[in-house]
Parts: sequence; structure tokens; C-alpha cells
Amino acid sequence: MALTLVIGNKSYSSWSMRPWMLLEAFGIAFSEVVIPLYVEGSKEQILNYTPSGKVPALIDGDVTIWDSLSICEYVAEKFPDRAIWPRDEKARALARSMSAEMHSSFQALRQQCGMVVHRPKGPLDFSVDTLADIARIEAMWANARAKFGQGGPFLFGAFSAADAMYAPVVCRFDVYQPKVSAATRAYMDAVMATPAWKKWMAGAASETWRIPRFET
Ligand SMILES: N[C@@H](CCC(=O)N[C@@H](CS)C(=O)NCC(=O)O)C(=O)O
Repeated sequence: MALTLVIGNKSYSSWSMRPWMLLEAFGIAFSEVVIPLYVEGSKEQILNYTPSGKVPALIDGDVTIWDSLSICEYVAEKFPDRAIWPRDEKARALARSMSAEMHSSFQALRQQCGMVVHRPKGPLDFSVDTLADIARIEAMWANARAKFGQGGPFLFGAFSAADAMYAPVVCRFDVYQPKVSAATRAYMDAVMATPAWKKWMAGAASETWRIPRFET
């Protein structure tokens, strides 16, 4: 049975981008349903697919999985032949910790620098809390790369679920242009060079919907 991923606008929906990038990067076949968010009828449309009332959701036959991180876990279990999480136990533990931290943290960055892929590039007056989030993320990325990044340009060498979880942060850093280290920039460039990234951005560019309150 084919997988279906229900997502929001590619221009704004950072949570949708995560499992979408994962499926694409690993060449896992799926069809997508895009629901324009925050317009009349959006919620009802989402509720037709998932009781959470939020995207993303993955439909696999009669199984519905919602919430970005649990979708990554489901995909990892369903495709054990792919290294969705790093194969090394210690690397995997770190990848999961970093992904969980992404999922539960960085409210300041998320609030001040919403993902708006077409926003003209340039910095804001970043708050102290946003700068602390950025510093924490850079430190985590550097640590993962130093310990486990030898085999490639991604956090754990080869692309993994951790990179998918941080892809919208790469977008935010690229769009809002905080000062980052050369190593951070090199990692961002590697993510932005993936076919999955380019395909997501091409999809976003073809969208006509705009959510005025997200435009900064
Ligand atoms: N913790 C959830 C967050 C999901 C979420 O907040 N999705 C937003 C879009 S990025 C949404 O569905 N908003 C529509 C709404 O709340 O009506 C996840 O990781 O998937």
C-alpha cells in the first residue's frame, strides 16, 4: 500500500517539511496531499486525515501516524534496510536526542523567525533568547559533525532523520542570516544542495497562497 503524506503549504509548514525531506532523501515512494493552512475549511480538511488536526500526517493503509518525529520513527521501522537513523548506536542516540530537542525546543527562534521560504533574505533584531537558540543549535551541529560526520557532509555523515528534522532551521538560518560559523554554513550548503531540498523549494515557489500574518 502506497504511503500518503498530508502536509501544509511548502512556503510555511516547517513541521511538514521534516518527514517530506526524509521520504524524498531516502527515495521512498509516497503521494502528497497539500492542504493550504489557516484559511476557511483548513481545519476540517486536516481532520479528514488525522485526529490531531495538524499536519504532517502519514497515511499507510489503515494506519495514520501524526506528528513529525513519530512519522520519522515509523518510517525508520518500516524501512529497516535504510539507515534512517545512523547505524552506530552512539551516533543514533545523539541523533535521536538532537531530533527530540528540535521537536520540543527553540521556541524563541521558531517564534521570531517563522519559516517563510520566500522572505527577502536579511537579519532581524534577534532577541537574546533567539541568539541563544542559534548558538545551541550551532554547538549541537558542530558536536555531531566532529564526532560522527566523517563519512559525508551531513550531521552524521550520510543524510539521516536528524538532518530532516533540522532542515527548516537551515532554511531559517539561510533566510534570516544570523552570523554563523563557516562550519555551520558548509553544513547548510550541503542540505540545500540535496535534490529533496530543491524539490521542496520548487514546490513552495509554485504556491500562490499567502498567509499575511506569517509575512515578516
Ligand atoms: N508537533 C507537531 C506540530 C504540528 C504543527 O504545529 N503543524 C502546523 C503546521 S506547521 C499545523 O498543522 N497548523 C494548522 C492548525 O493548527 O490548524 C509535529 O511535529 O508534527
